[in-house]
Parts: sequence; C-alpha cells; structure tokens
Amino acid sequence: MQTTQSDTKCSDTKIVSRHPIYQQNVPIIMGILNVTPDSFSDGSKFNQRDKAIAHAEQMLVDGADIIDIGGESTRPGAAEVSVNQELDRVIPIIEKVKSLGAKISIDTSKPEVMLAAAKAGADMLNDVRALSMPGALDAAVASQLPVCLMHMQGMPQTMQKNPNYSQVVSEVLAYLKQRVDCCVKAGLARALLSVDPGFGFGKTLQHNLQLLQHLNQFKQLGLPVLAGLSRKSMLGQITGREVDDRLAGSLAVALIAMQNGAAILRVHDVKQTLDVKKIFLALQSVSK
Ligand code: 7PJ
Repeated sequence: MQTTQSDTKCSDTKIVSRHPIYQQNVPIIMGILNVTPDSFSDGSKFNQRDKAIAHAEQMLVDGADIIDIGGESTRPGAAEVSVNQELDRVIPIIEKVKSLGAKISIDTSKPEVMLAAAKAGADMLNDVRALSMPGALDAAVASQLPVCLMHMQGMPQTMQKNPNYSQVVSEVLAYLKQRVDCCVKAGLARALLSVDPGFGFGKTLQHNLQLLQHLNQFKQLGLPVLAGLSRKSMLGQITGREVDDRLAGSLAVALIAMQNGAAILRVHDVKQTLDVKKIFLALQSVSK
C-alpha cells in the first residue's frame, strides 16, 4: 500500500497521518461508487459492472481523490447481503478500478470482504459499523490499511425508527473516541484512523444539523474527519427535494462541512464538489 505522510495538527494532539490521500488543510474528495443492484437496476451483471467502471472513470476525470466502493446497501430497510454476494459485487470492481490507477476505499463491515478487498488492492477500509462486527477489528489489523470509523445508532433496518440522544455531539464523539482507543489497543496505529459522525445513521434531522454545526469538535480526536452528506434524506427534509434533485443541497452542506474542518468529503457529484472545494480554498488563502 502506498501512503503519503503529512502532519495532522490539532488542538492538543499531533500525529502523522498515514491516510492514503490525506492532506493538511486541503479537503479531499471521495467519490461514491455503489455496486448494489438497486443502484444500477437495469441490465445484466456484465452491464452493471461496465456501468460501474465507467462511472468510476468519470469520477476520476472529474477529480475524485479516492473511490469508495460499496456492495452492501445500508439504507433503512435494505435487504441483508451475504458475504459471497458482496464479494462477487465488489472484488471485480476493485481490481478494475485499481487498474485505472485510482485510490480505493472499500465500504464494508464484513471481515471477509475487508481481507479480500485488501488483497485486491484497496487502499482504505470504510466501515459504517466502526469495526464492531465479529472479526472486523482483527481483519483491519491484519490488513494494516487506513480505516474510517463511523458512528451509527442501532442497525440499518431500524436505525431511523426512534433515534435518541441526550447530547448528540458529545455522545457520538465519546463513541468514536472509544472505538479509536479500541483500534489502537488491537494494533492499528492512530495514524491509520479517521472518524465520521455518520450523518443519517440513527439520527433525526435535528441531530444531523447539530453534528454538522459542531463538526469541528470532532477534530479534537486529532484525526481526519470524514463527512458523508451527499444526497442524504436530511437534505430532502429541508428542501422537499427527491434524491436525484439534491445537488444544490449537497453542495451547500459540503461547503459547510469543509468550513467546519472536514478532511474528506464523501460525495456523488465529484465535479461540482471540486468547484466548491476550489472556492473554499481560494477563500482560505486570503483569510490567513
Ligand atoms: C456513509 C458511508 C457515510 C461513511 C454510506 C449513503 C449511505 N460511509 N456509507 N460515511 N454513508 N464513512 O451514501 O447515503 O456517511 S451509505
């Protein structure tokens, strides 16, 4: 695995990040590549794969720094996917996208998929369950890949039924801190880790807004913060728009996330998010 090293400075911690693409003060763009059948609904398996590859190529042309490949839908109510199904969906895509010269992140919670993805060339693990599934922590340690640890309350099938916190920001922060400590104890260097509050994963609109408003608090962990807000239902709740019509909302929250310290933006619309990033950086250069 190739890594670029750069200093990560935070209020009280200084670490050297081994994140594959992390850059201090420059947010990076992670392009989303869903390879669940519902995201490419028409056509044969070959056709689906072809479409996925073409989409990855386009995101790279548009300026994605890393492609996040996911074969398990974590939408509320989505059907569970077996290990073999998930492997069958993601491994050929990882191999092909890797051959295009891209950095790859694998969005999975399954240890078997983590190990196979690492072998196929993945540069990073992205786990919405923060390595909590049996065997996931061991698989991550064995891979020695950078990992994004995300917070989720409950399980995808039921998480939006009744999300409940007394203080959402401090509770999510405490959870991530505990997962980070657990990873370090198990043998994953701090420098390999990034954290994510998990927008929309067991959160009401109010919870999501509080997390976004206070995103900079997550920097106190001294790790890169990932924000996944693109096209999410919170944007539909605010704007009244359907999922395919949330570009403006997605760009608005991408800018706010950058201003509040996000180091990695997980997005569908790479080209447009890159423009937002350029505007953010231009403004940053005069404010110093
Ligand atoms: C996220 C994710 C997110 C991280 C998904 C969707 C649902 N991984 N995977 N953060 N969301 N790290 O894109 O709407 O927010 S799947």
